[in-house]
Amino acid sequence: MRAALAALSGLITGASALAVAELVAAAVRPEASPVNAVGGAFIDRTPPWLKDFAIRNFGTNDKLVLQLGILAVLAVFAMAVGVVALRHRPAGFAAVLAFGAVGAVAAVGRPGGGPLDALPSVAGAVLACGVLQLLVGKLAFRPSPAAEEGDGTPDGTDGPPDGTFDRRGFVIAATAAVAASAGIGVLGSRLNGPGAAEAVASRAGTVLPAPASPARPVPAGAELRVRGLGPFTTPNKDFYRVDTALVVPRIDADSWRLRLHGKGVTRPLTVSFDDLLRRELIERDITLTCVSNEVGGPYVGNARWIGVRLADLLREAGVEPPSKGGPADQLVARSVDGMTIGSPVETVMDGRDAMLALGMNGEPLPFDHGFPVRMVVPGLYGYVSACKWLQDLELTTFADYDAYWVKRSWSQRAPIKTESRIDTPRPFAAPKAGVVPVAGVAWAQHRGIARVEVRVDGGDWHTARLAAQDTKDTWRQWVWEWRATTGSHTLEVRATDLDGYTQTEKRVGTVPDGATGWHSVVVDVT
Ligand SMILES: Nc1nc2c(c(=O)[nH]1)N[C@H]1C(S)=C(S)[C@@H](COP(=O)(O)O)O[C@H]1N2
Ligand SMILES: [Mo]
Repeated sequence: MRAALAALSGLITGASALAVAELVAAAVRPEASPVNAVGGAFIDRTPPWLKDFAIRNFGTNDKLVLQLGILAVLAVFAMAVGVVALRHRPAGFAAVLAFGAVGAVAAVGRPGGGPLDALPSVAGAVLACGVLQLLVGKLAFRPSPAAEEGDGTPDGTDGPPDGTFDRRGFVIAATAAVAASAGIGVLGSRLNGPGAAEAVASRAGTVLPAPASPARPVPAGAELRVRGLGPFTTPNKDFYRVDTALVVPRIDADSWRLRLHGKGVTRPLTVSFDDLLRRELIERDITLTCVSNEVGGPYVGNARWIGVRLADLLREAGVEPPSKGGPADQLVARSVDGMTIGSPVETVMDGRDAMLALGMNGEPLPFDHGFPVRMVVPGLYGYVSACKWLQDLELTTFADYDAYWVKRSWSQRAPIKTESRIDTPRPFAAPKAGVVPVAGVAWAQHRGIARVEVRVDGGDWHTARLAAQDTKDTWRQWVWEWRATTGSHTLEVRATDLDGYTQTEKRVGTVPDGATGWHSVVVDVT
């Protein structure tokens, strides 16, 4: 009887650990939940024959079968822990913590994992120790009335038979623990989003086909090796993120659909993620910029995107640009989280590499950056082009519809402005007198950068050396060797694009269509 209740205590302990871990994972990231992490680690290490076997026998349910398998193993283990804890409490705690450690190590080792990913497993294990203590503690024998009278039976293992432990207390504690775990578990999976586990699994299972039209290799000279200057291609983990999502949408790509409809659409389309993967894919280097980027700010990044040409899809649906008589001048993209982003139809069909992106720097889009599908349009700020977690494309007019940010006083149309930024030296740096490389990036997407100039203390402009151009849709690094003399100096930069436009000195803020002005940095040469 006590052994059975101890096993039950173990089960409840395990469930409470998972519930807490799930809740903490909602705050960290779903991949960090122990079941997802252990499952992911398992998938990564599955030999091909087993993977084949699983896919053949379980099909798209193979991930579910794996998760159920992990839970079954956990359940057996948890019951054993309960029984062990009844005999020897510290051994029970040690087993719980060991299992937490397995989850933590698996989570930290996942792609993109960091130390924080250990948190769900650790929190779950620590709390589980408390629950175990509470429940198994109630199963300990109380001194029998006889014992109280002094027959000396020790409070513990070899006391009188069933019936003298705290039954009432056990039932109350167990019920409370089950209720609390259920509540926490439901809250955690709510926060993780419905179907978060499926979404994580569908992303992990996504294989990007080779693009029919690959990007040309980044020229060797596109990246200047100057200390303090970032890489030409921004790694996904460092890529800026700007959105309104409190909880990042986790979409199951297998059930995702995109609808294309509206004014001038003669053949409305609904496509699945697989449909898009099977189409002809293009791969391009494109630099994204946020309209909220202040002069000198960080909201700009360059990535290699893989996707479907948006214009092809629009043409298949019968859409014509306004210049060819089409009735719609605005393409409104809607995301699953209700964001609306409007782009000019003329622009996305003018031959530039506007795309429905499925991949970013060689992997499926990270959840933060729009998995499974987002828009990318070279030359337009993100808020008028780069809808993440896309689910609907509607052809309409600018006269008829204002998208999310336009309702909040931003412009309907916003091509990216020619800009430049000094990345090194940093503001208030104290370089030594002598040759100091001044370096940074400049961008004028879809026009290209022609020249970058630097001046010191309002003196003459000096032409910086430009890195090789990748494409006109990407930023360009630059460097100027400054013969620095001691004292405080102000460095300023300005770029000229291939249309011949030189950045204006006039400082304007980001609202309504992007900041202007020269980036300047004050340094103290010693
Ligand atoms: N669904 C959705 N998509 C969105 C946004 C958003 O808030 N929600 N923000 C946009 C803005 S303002 C920018 S600058 C880019 C940023 O993309 P990133 O976060 O991948 O860098 O996404 C755009 N797409
Ligand atoms: Mo933005």
